[in-house]
Amino acid sequence: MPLKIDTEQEFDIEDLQYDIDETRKTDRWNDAPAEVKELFHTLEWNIIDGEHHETITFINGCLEKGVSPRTLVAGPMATGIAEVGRRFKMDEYFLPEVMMSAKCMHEALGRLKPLIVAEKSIDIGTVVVGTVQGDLHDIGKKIVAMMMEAAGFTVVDLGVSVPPEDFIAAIREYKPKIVGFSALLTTTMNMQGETLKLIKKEGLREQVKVFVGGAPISQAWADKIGADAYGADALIAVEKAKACVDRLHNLSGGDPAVHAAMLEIDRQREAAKAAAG
Ligand code: B12
Repeated sequence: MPLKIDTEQEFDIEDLQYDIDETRKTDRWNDAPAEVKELFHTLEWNIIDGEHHETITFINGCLEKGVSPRTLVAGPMATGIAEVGRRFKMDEYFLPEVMMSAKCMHEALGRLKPLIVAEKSIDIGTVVVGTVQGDLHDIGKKIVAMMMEAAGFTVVDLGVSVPPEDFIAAIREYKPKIVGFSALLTTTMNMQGETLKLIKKEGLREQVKVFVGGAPISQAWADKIGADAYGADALIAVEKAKACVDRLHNLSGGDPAVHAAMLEIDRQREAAKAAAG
């Protein structure tokens, strides 16, 4: 006897719409002022959905309401792309979706960059940044570069998949105080170590303080390869970079005292967070 399969199940379209809207709700922005709450929510979902043609409209909407570019980068843009990463990991999203979301991030960063960089008033030194060889991720590195620029650094961004030799050439040409390696893949993080080895071999280690960052990077990894600083995010990276050119400027790259000072910044930050509850 054939199985009876009900293929004619009826949905009430309004109920279905309601369910979809409910699943899209987040209460992340409950603390935000009422006039921007909805905009943050929309921008976050714009990135998750990869609707890049509309990103600038939502960014402009937030700017018109007086939201600072930094708040947008650290707020709805960060949570949007983080959700994309979660979906990718859970096989809910595949590369095409991630690429569309990345496009939203690039559109948004392109609009915000001049506003953030305009905050720069003084020049406090040069920073060379790049994503290591074999790695094409650059959203986080661009944010770090932008925030460094706003803090007063002149940033030379070498782009993505940068071979160690190109970092060496850039150190010789631009004489930066800091060089930063970004890596987002467990398969490319080792290139941070390889690049650092070449810097040592070329006799340049003392000239630069070496910063590392990216999703799989940790303080333990930075310690293992002998980097001076690990930047979990752009704000921490800027705080540490400023300390390097300010009170630690007389110390050479690779000096254990620089490393200890960087850890102290993290310790103080954690203590302040704990005190704030
Ligand atoms: C967007 C994205 C892409 C985009 C990148 C577009 C672009 N132009 O950047 C595209 C679609 C191209 C892509 C491709 C791939 N991706 Co991808 N991608 C992502 C995703 C979803 C988001 C990354 C991102 O932009 N995050 C937002 C930014 C703001 O965060 P961030 O990069 O961490 O940066 C912050 C900090 O880390 C720090 N920081 C970053 N760099 C630096 C540098 C310095 C010096 C300092 C101090 C600090 C610092 O500050 C930043 C700002 O606060 C991540 C998921 C994730 N959880 O990271 C996967 C992810 C990184 N990708 C992954 C994979 C597997 C791939 C592919 C191999 C997929 C494939 N099968 O082809 C390819 C690799 C291509 C290559 N050769 O590089 C995996 C990596 C897994 C692993 N363990 O290695 C992840 C983790 C997704 C996952 N969960 O599986 N990807």
